[in-house]
Amino acid sequence: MSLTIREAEVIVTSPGRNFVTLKIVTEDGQVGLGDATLNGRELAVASYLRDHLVPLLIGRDPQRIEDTWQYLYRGAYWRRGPVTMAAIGAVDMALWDIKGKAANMPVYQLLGGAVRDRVLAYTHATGPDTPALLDAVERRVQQGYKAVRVQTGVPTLDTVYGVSKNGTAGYEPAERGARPAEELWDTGQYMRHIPGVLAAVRERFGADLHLLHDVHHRLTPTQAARLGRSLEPFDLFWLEDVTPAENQALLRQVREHTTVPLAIGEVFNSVWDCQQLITERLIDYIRACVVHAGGISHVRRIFALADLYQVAAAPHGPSDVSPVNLAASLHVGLATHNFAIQEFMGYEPLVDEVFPHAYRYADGHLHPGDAPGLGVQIDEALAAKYPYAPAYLPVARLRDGSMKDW
Ligand code: GCO
Ligand code: MG
Repeated sequence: MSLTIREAEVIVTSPGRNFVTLKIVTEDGQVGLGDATLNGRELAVASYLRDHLVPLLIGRDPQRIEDTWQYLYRGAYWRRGPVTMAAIGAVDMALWDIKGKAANMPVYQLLGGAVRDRVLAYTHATGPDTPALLDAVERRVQQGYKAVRVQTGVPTLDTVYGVSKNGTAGYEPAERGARPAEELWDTGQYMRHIPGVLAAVRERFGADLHLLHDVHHRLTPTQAARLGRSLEPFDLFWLEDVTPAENQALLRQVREHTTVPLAIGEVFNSVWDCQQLITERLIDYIRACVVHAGGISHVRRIFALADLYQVAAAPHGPSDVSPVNLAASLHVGLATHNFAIQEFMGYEPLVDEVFPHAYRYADGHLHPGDAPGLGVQIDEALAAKYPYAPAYLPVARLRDGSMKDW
């Protein structure tokens, strides 16, 4: 392999939703791809890469993944944060992709080889009301899923984040437009409604189906403790993001009052965001996302710390990060002992066309495939047909008009 990076390019494309991809090319023409997508703040990461990191990469040795990571992280003065860490994450992923291609091995082999045959996946089912949700779960079960995240509408609220408006399995899309849509949120209504919904799902599908539920950071620790306790009879696989978790110590209160398994961390960017959650075992699953937490090199550190405390890895993998990120997550998953489950929503067919990939789904599980590197390409001609379009997740307000946490 040539010992220098010849060029690096940032590709922004919007085949239905925005994706930012870093493409690194070596002197001998080896190509590596990294996902750099940060939903709703895509262009900030594109600029960070184009304006600040790409000039530093030209001429560097692509084999020195760890040194490049340390150079970009320690050398920046301004550390952490989603924009910085997504940009570093994209570089890291692309360099692992190149290393795999140069070695003619899938990345999971470079990480120590497979510790499992396939990676358990969970998918999403949503419905505006309980009957529609039960139908949506049924469709997912028919597709072979063993684990399903269930989200539903709440009485008196017109829309609820995470619930598709038309009742299909579709994702909670960021809406195109210059400003986010606004929704109403009512914690009391939600907390009174959701136990009955989970009871109905459990009753209909029996004990074996893994059920997950995402609270999207909307509760106080006291509310979270109460909700967790009220959901205990339904044997959840996990309850996700009960509080904003910026104050990690507050999770102690939740833990003292409920044994519902807790998953947190999709918005975290580094091991420092979850150090206390892990070392005090205030969570059961760490959700750090490969791209947003500094790439393969850094999530491996987070997951290794988690392993010491019997906290399992369960990375974020929504359809608003690209198939390049999903592939990276699956390589880590196949090679990491304390990896429990991978979120997998699937992509619209057009996204799969823009990013042809070697990973595959079968019978509720995923496998990264055996193509060298990460096993994902980008069809640049097709990508160029779909230019960036501003799109934002909705924001929520309470009945008095004040903003509600994401
Ligand atoms: C999940 C997440 C997503 C995020 C989204 C933000 O668990 O999949 O909560 O739905 O909200 O990825 O961009
Ligand atoms: Mg989530």
